[in-house]
Amino acid sequence: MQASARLRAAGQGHLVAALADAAPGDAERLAAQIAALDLGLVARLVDQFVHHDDAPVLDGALAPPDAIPLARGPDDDARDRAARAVGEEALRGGRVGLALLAGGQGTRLGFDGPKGNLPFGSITGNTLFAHHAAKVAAVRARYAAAVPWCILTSPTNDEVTRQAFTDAHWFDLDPGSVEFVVQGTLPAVDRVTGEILLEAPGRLALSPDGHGGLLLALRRSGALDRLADRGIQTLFTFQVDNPLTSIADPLFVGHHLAAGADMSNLAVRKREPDERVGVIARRDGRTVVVEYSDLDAETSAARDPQGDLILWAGNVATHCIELAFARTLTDGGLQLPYHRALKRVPHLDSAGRIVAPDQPNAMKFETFIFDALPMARASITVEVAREEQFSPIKNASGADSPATCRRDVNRLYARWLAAAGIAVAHGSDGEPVDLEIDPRFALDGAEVRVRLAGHAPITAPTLLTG
Ligand code: UD2
Repeated sequence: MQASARLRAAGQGHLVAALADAAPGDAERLAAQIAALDLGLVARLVDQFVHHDDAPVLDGALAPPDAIPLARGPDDDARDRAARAVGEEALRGGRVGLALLAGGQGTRLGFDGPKGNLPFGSITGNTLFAHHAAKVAAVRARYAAAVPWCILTSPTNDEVTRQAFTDAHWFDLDPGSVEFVVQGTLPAVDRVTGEILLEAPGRLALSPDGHGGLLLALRRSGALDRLADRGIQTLFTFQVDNPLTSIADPLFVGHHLAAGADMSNLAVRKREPDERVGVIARRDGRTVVVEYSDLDAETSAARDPQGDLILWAGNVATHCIELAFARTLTDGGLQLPYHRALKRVPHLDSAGRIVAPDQPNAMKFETFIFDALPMARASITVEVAREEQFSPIKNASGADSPATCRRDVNRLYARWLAAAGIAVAHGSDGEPVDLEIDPRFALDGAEVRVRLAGHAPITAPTLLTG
């Protein structure tokens, strides 16, 4: 079927005229963008969300997840020692790989470029990418394993992300040990007509298709096969915006493997009912994550007789996923449900002028990796201490900002040093002096105790690196 006939059949006949009217320089790019569209998927999404607006009904009561709580005594310590041993053996055995979710647009942060390029180190100014890369190097050295690292980008930030790694000489990692996978995109459509919007003459309004796109990107790029060929069985996935991530944490990996899980999650106790994190819960016997925007206030705020939040498990968005499970999720295309978001999308109007709407005029579509959980034969949620592993950078200021994250990392380092018997001076604000510990020098508190035994008290901003 000709392109114009396919477009009309999919309710996108207006693009035929757009193509005909495109200037010579634009026509080729627009034609390529149109050819890359999955018009059948777009038609299904428009039918589901524009013409019928039947977003998945989140029915069924939500209960707390099957979770392994923080250790609170010797029995728990024994439990965790056993799990950590399982995780360490998998790491040493070369069966664990990494996937960093870095394809998002980070619009709330207002930072120009990939969020991973955000300067983060309080003394070095190292970026988030540099910080994560140093941890990856430390994990590889600790377990003497390749621990391959996949990085999910999107077409809008792929080139700049690759350039950041090239410019930094791959942060001293072997370039062959890092693979970029580019996620797909989906067009924004008019929320009334369902017509695909053009963001400029000859250019469709395209957005990343959500971090669920990691799975399809791994499959379609062949990265999933290459990981399997290298003996990888478990993928540890984490977000670029959380530098407190304990990358490939053997305790988490171990609990995941010991539970025989297809996919597992890390959770922190929510600070307050309306914290902007998804909640990990059980519904109809399955593990689910319900995004904060899909939870009504009453459900979020419900408390048990002890006064604790029933839905206490905040989604840290760190997962272990079995590669075999990732493969089943991508057989014949991505087996995840789509979510729609109403957004203000600047676009060309019928007169060819760019309109910047002041109200949401469009629908964007994406998939979420955590929607794979209900399809997992088994899943486990492991509670971690927020102050140890979770302080995301979401906003330019206020909560979950670069300032709060640097503060939390600084406090963590100060606790590690205090536990090693090293006093750290505090400023008039009551916060420790600025500290930075290169993960390749010491990856955690235990290693600080070994590396810095007998170190003099720290009275000024200090970078600790080998
Ligand atoms: C996410 C979770 C939220 C909570 C929070 C913890 C979702 C929808 N919500 O909120 O429940 O766990 O994180 O910090 O996940 N990304 C891509 N490609 C995309 C979209 C996002 O790689 O197409 C990456 C992005 O670079 C980031 C992560 O996914 O690393 C989450 O980004 P987000 O903005 O979609 O989700 P957020 O931060 O609102």
